[in-house]
Amino acid sequence: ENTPPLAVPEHSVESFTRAFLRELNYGRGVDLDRASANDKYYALSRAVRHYLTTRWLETLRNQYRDQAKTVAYLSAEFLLGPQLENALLAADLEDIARESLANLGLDIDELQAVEEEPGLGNGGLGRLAACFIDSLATMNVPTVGYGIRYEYGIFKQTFVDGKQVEKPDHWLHLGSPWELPHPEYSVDVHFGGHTEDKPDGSDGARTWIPSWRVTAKPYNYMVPGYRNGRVNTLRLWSARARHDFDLREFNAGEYTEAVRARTFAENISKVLYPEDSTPQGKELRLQQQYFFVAASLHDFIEHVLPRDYDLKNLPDRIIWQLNDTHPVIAVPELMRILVDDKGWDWADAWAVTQKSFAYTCHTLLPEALEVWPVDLMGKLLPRHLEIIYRINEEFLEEVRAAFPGDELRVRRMSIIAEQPGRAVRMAHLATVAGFKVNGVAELHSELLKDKVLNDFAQMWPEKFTNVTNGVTPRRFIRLANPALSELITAAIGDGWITDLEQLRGLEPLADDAEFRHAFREVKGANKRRLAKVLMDRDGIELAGDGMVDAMVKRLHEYKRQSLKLLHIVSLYEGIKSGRIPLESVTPRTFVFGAKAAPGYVRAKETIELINAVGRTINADASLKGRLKVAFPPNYNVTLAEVLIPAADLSEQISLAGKEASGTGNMKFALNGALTIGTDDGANVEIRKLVGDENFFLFGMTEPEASSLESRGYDPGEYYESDPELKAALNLIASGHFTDGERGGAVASIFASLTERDRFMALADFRSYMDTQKKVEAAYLDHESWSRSAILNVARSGYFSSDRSIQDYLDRIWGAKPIDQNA
Ligand code: 26M
Repeated sequence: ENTPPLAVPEHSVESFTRAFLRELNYGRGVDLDRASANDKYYALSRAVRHYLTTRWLETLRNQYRDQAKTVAYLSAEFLLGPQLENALLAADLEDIARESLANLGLDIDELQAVEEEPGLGNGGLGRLAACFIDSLATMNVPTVGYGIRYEYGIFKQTFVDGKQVEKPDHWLHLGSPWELPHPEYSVDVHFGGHTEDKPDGSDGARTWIPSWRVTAKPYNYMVPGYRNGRVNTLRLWSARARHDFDLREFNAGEYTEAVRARTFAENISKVLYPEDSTPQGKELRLQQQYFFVAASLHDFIEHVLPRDYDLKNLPDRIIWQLNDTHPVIAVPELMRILVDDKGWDWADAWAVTQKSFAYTCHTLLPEALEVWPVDLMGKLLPRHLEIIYRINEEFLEEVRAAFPGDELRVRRMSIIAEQPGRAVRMAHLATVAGFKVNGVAELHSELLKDKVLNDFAQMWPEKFTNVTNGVTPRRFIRLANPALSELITAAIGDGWITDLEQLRGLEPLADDAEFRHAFREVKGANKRRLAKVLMDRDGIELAGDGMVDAMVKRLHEYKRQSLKLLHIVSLYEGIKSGRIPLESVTPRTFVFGAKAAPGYVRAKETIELINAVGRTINADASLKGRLKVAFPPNYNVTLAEVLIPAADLSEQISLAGKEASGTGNMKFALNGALTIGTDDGANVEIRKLVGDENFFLFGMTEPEASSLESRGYDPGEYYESDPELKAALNLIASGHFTDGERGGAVASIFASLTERDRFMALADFRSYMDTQKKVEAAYLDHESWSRSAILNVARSGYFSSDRSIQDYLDRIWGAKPIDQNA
């Protein structure tokens, strides 16, 4: 209370240089002359951190003093991306740091390149969490993000003979200047064992006698708001063997065994699971989930709340937002704390629990819904399984009361699945316990109510709501696209950075020839920047200054990278067969970025085929300057920030009804790419906002796709009746792109498309091709294309994650931004 606030260091080149040299000398113990690149990167980061630390301490102090309602964002993934650039921006130090380093003969860009981005997420869901904590800080909402400090993030993708080979991502190998360990706030997390009666306990109480435990050690990360004086906290947990690990449990001769056993505990936070659509039901994954959730609940209750806090008021003080089902084990954990540890009656505990959690669903694919075999959960978390059973019993009584005699419905809704084996359905648990359930785009939220969670929506219609995803304009416009940012700011001022609807002010400039010219210059400069990065990074060449056509996202059948491939092969086949005159082909580079889950065979085969087709096309001298296929390996946040600003065309071609939202689609539109896309996810909202004439729509609608599916879809009919489609598929099957090889990936992808084609790529092929022709024609008219591109930017302000967060505040959290200066 009485500590005087530390002064923020002065915003000047001299001050910054002093901070930098001090960190170099005292923090790293080296002279400037002898410092390694990592030393300099480290000292630079630490110097920047000084400027935010005072704000951080202040934020924490105010948080404790005000006890304001706090958002706790529980997420197994935070795909943060590079930290240094964001900290420089938030602290308004970009120019000062650049100048300071230049005075010392150092290039700040070179030092920034030393940073290994924390890839603590798979894709959309993890990146969304990172955008959300940025917006929460910028909007002054008291927030703590809770997650896992994986020692290895998402694997590094390499290609060997065009095939994906995964390499471990040891992002911490040189240390990270951005984290602060707080071992004194470590939390023990228990596992296994059995439960016993608790004769003197409250209603529902039992005693859990666990059989092993690990320590969760927190690492704090700063989450700075954009120049607003708030710095929130992201707390990531690392698993450690207990420090007082008892060697007496072992015979003297087993000392090394005993020490070795520590690694068992420390495995829990070792590696991020790289599946993002088909959970494998692995025990270690459930350990990870309970590990970070138990540590987080304990941390908030025991360390953040004042000691005498009356937990009856918990729902006024905190909202636990569940980022998908991964943290849902928090529900029985809170019940266990209240009933077993605090001695509450079951009903009182359930009343508080039901007001504390809200659940965001990120999928529509049935195979992506997490389910835990009862045996596994009973072995690892016996007490939690009992609690889930009781929650389910009472819930099913409610169902029976609301729908008497409808036992089929009861079975469908049960938290426990009976088939194929007994298992806990985590999405049902989340929906029963959460006071709100939201989808991530309008269409997705409607389909959740009408299909995936229809029974629940019938029972509790008011529980269901939508919050359309968004992306942070700080990282994905201001940092990624400085040239466009300057152009926008020169036109309408810089208010758009925190109020993205202001981009509307650009609309009239779409009709201004001079502005369009300037806009094209920006795009051109961004393409040259991309060309340089791809050349330096991978030796990849672009097709002159032609169209940049980008499809970047995880590799999954429902996203239909194979449909994109069919377009490319069909173009190539058309040129080679003379059907398409070469001169008529718009120069373009097809850029792919996509990681496949290591066990997802068909996704890996698709990568192999894309690389094979790319190799053939890129080696064909007659196509030089016309067509290129660029598939840089290891697409990540760092690459996204270079690629997205350079794109002309954004490919969002999932089968309608399968992509929950998409967020890459938003990033592209905001950076002035036009979308070719299906009526799916947030594409629907993008098209509505930017206007039909500025969006290339194709393919079946969701109802059309569903109806085709139920009528019985036969891809063979499309193959037989469309000669261009047939020619493209046959060319692949002939081994033309694979040195004559017709087996392996070729045969497998050919068969999967022509025999089953689960995501109906062939049904949408014709419409996709025809729409691509319209794209080519439109691109030839530079002026009208630029006009559309500018209108995409001007009308996409809605897709700021600041707007998403405002919707969460209004519709779900009921938390309010804090006025820092009040
Ligand atoms: C689950 C269990 C075990 C291992 C991994 C997982 C898992 C991890 C990530 C499952 C799904 C994961 O991510 C799914 C995802 O990224 N969904 C995407 O979420 C975005 C943000 O809402 C949406 O924009 C995308 O449409 C949606 O596909």
